Amino acid sequence: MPAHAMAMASKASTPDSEVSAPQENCYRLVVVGSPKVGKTAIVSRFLNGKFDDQYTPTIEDFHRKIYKIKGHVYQLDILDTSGNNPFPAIKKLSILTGDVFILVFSIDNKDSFGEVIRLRKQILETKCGNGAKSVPMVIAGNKCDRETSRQVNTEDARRAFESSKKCTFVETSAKRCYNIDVLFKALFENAKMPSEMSPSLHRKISASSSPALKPSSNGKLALRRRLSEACGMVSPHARRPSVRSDLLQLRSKVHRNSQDEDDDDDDDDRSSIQKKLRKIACCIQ
Ligand SMILES: Nc1nc2c(ncn2[C@@H]2O[C@H](COP(=O)(O)OP(=O)(O)O)[C@@H](O)[C@H]2O)c(=O)[nH]1
Ligand SMILES: [Mg+2]
Repeated sequence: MPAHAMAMASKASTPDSEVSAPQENCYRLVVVGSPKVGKTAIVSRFLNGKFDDQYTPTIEDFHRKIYKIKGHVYQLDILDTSGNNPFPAIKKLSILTGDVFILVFSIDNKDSFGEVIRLRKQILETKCGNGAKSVPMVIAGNKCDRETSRQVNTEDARRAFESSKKCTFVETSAKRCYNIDVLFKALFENAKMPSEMSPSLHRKISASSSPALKPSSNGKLALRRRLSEACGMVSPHARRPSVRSDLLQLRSKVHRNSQDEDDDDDDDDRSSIQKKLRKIACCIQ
């Protein structure tokens, strides 16, 4: 077996947890919104294209998707939240650890729209101090297949969100698989993440029978073509990092940022984030 094929074959049998992306290519997506608005349904459409009519309350789900795009490895962690976590410190930590956000309301539930407005404010305040910087996010007005039960006007929702930087409003239906791809494309564009992470722009492979990681019988040409393609694999073994490792990760992120930048305003933001981190650590310990 040629050396490159052996290397690929050994990768195929390597647990995906060992396929590691460099830190700067790792992102965490946090999905928030009231219970029953379709957060889990949107995540499920994104990860495996499936939809379940049954409602199963989420406590907190963690997923990981690993991509290979233009020869580079990327990691997308997804935190699918419950929508009614009774612990404010944990809720705050989820927000602090998120790099990008999907805020979901249901167009047939006005209260869930109000909750998204509150959550957006909380995310901006938590992440940016006094709203000094923007946070990449998209707002999903889900269940738009339920037009006859509509309680939230499309234009009202658009007006509420579209003036803000790096924030896009999209009406979706996880049930009909309507605009799910548009939603994720907008998110990745707002965050300057590779567009190939969107469901329609990469080939989906499974961890066990990943053709992209298997040796090629067609030789070098086919291998080279595969490496230039974008592919993504849902990790079957992903486990949510502990609260402690979330805190450590956050600390190192804040530390890295403080080395990268020397702007006065940013110093203020960082020290307020540091203070919040210390407070959260106290609450959790
Ligand atoms: N009609 C319709 N139902 C949906 C849609 N998305 C989710 N649901 C249903 O709404 C219920 C709650 O969905 P779920 O994703 O669990 O909500 P979550 O609590 O926000 O995660 C489930 O019964 C889903 O089948 C949608 O786009 N349209
Ligand atoms: Mg859920």
